[in-house]
Amino acid sequence: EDGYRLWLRQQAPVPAPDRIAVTAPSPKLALARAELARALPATVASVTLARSDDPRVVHLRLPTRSLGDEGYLVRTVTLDGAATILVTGHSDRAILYGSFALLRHLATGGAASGIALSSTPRVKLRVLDHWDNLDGSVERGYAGASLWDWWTLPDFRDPRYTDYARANASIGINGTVLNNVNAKADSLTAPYIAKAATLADVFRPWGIKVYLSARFSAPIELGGLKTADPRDPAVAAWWRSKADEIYRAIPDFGGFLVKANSEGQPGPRDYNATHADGANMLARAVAPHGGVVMWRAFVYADTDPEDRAKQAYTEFRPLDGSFDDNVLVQVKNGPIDFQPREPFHPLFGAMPKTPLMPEFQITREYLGFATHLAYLGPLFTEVLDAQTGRRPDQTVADVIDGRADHHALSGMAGVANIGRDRDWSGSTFNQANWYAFGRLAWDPGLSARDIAREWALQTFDARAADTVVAMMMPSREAVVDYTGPLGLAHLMGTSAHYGPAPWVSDLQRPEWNPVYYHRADRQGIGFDRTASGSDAIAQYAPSLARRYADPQTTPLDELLWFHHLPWTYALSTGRTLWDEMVHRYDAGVAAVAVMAREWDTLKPVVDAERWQKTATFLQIQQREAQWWRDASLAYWMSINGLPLPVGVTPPAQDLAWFQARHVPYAPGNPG
Ligand code: BDP
Repeated sequence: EDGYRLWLRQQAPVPAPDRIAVTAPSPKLALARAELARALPATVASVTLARSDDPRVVHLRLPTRSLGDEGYLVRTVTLDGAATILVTGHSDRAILYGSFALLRHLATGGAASGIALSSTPRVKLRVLDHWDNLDGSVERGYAGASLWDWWTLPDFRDPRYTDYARANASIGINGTVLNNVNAKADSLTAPYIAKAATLADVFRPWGIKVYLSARFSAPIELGGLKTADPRDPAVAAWWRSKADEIYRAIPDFGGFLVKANSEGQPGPRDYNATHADGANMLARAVAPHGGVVMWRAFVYADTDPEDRAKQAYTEFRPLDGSFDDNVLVQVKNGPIDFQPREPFHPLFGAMPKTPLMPEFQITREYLGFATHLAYLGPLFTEVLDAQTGRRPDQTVADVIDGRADHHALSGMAGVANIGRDRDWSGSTFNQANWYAFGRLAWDPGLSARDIAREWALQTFDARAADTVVAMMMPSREAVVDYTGPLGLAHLMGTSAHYGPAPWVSDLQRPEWNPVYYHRADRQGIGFDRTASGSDAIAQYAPSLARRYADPQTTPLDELLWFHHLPWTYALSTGRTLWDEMVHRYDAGVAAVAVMAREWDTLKPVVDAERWQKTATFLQIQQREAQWWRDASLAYWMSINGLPLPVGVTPPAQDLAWFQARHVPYAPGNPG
């Protein structure tokens, strides 16, 4: 029991394909049928898979009109005089999703009689971004090597490719970007297109499209052109013919993802063209084939050192309205970079003419890699549920589903946490983050707790579910507390992004240094983003900007993100800022101890292999939470000269000891 089966562990006592009727057979419905045969409990006597245009379904006059391409309806009905559970929708893909929904319903305690389920995805493109390199390594990947064995592709079809597609289909993911945003041009050469085409063939029956990250300078590197200027007709022609070539191999190719003019990547700014010029040029290459371009807004330039948090908005907001219809702008959930907590990105709600696709990081680059237990459901929903203040009651989820602005396109991206480890994600609990991303991409209005419960019931014995959910729900907050409470961010070890290093100040670019973010000195700590500082708050809607202008009305969890305050500043909790920080570091460490105790109680109901790995990982997390807490406190005290509150345990070592500690060879580091 090594976790390979993910949340798809249900097994029928006797597989019974004859209980499942398919009215008009097709490859996708064959998959749906096999899924049901494999997992349907004995309590279900009959299931019928039929398209909504099947005359017998039409006859039932079910509410199928608003299901769209992918929505499903699952109902107990009477067909030809007999009761059956009908799974229907306007496409075979919808029926596949409906079949998985039925199994989920049954596996999470739903009754087998009187079933009435219906759901239509709110977001069209539900995409995993793999930061997988052609050499088999994964940037920021903590679950082993890349799943894609580029070396043996296109000949060898590893059965895991199918299992991967199946797992994704079960939660509604319908797209995958195969290669790292820090892209090599080679991925666009004929041999690599053929390899991608094989993966596309494997994924297609599961409703999953393949996309590629495109290196903007490929026309120079592969095409021998002198420039990659998007306004140069020869450049545009090169991309058009490249797109034609890809579509000949992959007729349903999804399109390109582009990281441009960010962290050394080439882009249109190299030629004084705008991001819109670059995106539109590529968009026109794929448009004749129905493809899209997902253009990332993750940019920051060393030319604008004032506040990294402001740069994407400064660069992209003026471009609203200038992108072609098949461009989505992909915006990280927060304004900096996947920190354990960031306020939502101010672009959400501020570019109504452009489909904005949030980018979440499922792999936990800044939250303890795969080893620490941190359920990201609450991080995702905190952003999705945030009020933008741009329109009455508008949440980030409302922005991204695109309905209010009548966008034809909508999307959500998650940087995958998947590798070749047997358990796919490096730990059992990490599977929940993949699961939660998929479920929220389908419906960004779901609750993190409900998703946790669903996942727990499918992943473990039902007797474990309550405790598992109790462990998961506060787990991300624990990481926030022991790594950077009260809105602090970017305090981690540089390059590896592991462990504490708030003291680092000597890296080449100012915004690579933790001291740039916390700005601690003898008097106080925090980044002043109000009008007296960088004025980043002005990028939010006026109502929010007003709220963030005053530390009294700024949520405590975001306090030091927006304000530089005296260590002695009195908080609503009744503690000074310094005492509250210490309190939270301790709370984070204590929360890990609680999780470990809760996990201990599950030993009798969890299989030995999965139980032991998690137990060991919790020990690692305990040790490292303490490391974060001790190192951080030692450093803050060296700056503020303040004593610890009475009764608080001093750090186990002095600051120099922590500063001397290195983490060489951490996984996931870019080469
Ligand atoms: C940062 C990672 C870096 C990525 C970059 C990105 O440290 O490896 O390339 O984001 O999103 O979080 O492009």
